[in-house]
Amino acid sequence: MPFTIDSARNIFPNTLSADAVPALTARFNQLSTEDQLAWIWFAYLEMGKTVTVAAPGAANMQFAEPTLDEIKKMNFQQQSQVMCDLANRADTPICRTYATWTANIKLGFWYRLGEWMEQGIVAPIPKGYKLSANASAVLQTLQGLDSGQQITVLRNTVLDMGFDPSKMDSFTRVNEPVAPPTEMSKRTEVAIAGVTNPAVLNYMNLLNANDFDELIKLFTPDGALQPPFKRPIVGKDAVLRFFKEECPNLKLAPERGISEPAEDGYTQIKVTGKVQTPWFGAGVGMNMSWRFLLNSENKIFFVAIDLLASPKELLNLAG
Ligand code: ECH
Ligand code: GLY
Ligand code: GLY
Ligand code: GLY
Repeated sequence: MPFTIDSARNIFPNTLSADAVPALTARFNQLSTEDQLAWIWFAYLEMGKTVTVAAPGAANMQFAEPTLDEIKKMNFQQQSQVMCDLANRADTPICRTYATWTANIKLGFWYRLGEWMEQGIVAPIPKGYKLSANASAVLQTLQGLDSGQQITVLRNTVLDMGFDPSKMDSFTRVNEPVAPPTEMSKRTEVAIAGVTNPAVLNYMNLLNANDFDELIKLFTPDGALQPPFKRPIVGKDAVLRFFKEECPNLKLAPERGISEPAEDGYTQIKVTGKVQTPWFGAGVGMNMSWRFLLNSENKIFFVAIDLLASPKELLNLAG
């Protein structure tokens, strides 16, 4: 039977992804709104002791600027209300605007609000705020995770906020200007122990060069990409949009892999290694795997990207 996206998702089933992330997110979602905001505040402060968050790029910020200006002019009570509305996914104009933003705009928006909270420009988490026993327990669990898992949880809390876009009938996505690809002379090339497949090597090199128009050519028209903890994104148009919106300036450092023949002339390849996000740079190395399924013409039909449960998983290449 030929592969489907659904069957492709099961290649290399022994891959152990970081289940602690969705488990923790589910517990976080049970907390009260006040506790959620204070929890993020404490988690963010705690993380700031060991890693540095990079300031958002100006390109990301321009879309958030009008909303930030609006919030700046409000009194503390109104500002607190806006933050609670976002956490509650309420139906308000600001929550609807937030829903149209890309992941990096949402993160940049909160980065700025965090600065303003520190400077007393935006309503702070009340001095001496005491987390509920539950919230404290969830925070303790977070602190036991590796830093790659911690920043993934934090990112997810931010992305889950705002009005639910699927409930909006007219929906204009923000079109971020796309960063130009790295010039040829400045590009780097990865080496992956055990893998020489040119599509896989090109995938890594083109993603590292922000060359998304060339990168997408490696895929079949109905090809799919499954980000960590997400459903697959299907079809070249949707995958290309995802690359342009969410993948600039990532740093992929694959280390090793294995290549095996699969049914119908397909090839399955698993690669493990590290990934850096521009938000944390070399400060946080995420342990990741890529599971590729390539057709007989060596086009990518499917690739799943997983955040691994532990560094030990970097050595697990068993099919
Ligand atoms: C304050 C209190 C009130 C509430 C809030 C606050 C602010 C919180 C802030 C949080 C900032 C968090 C940040 C997190 C960033 C995380 C980034 C991650 C990136 C992971 C990327 C990966 C990419 C993998 C991929 C690969 C591919 O091959 C294909 C594409 C792709 C404190 C005010 C809210 C400011 C900045 C985890 C893994 C490798 C799938 C993308
Ligand atoms: N500072 C990271 C970004 O804007 O993507
Ligand atoms: N955590 C990476 C993504 O979902 O895009
Ligand atoms: N800056 C890359 C990401 O957050 O997905």
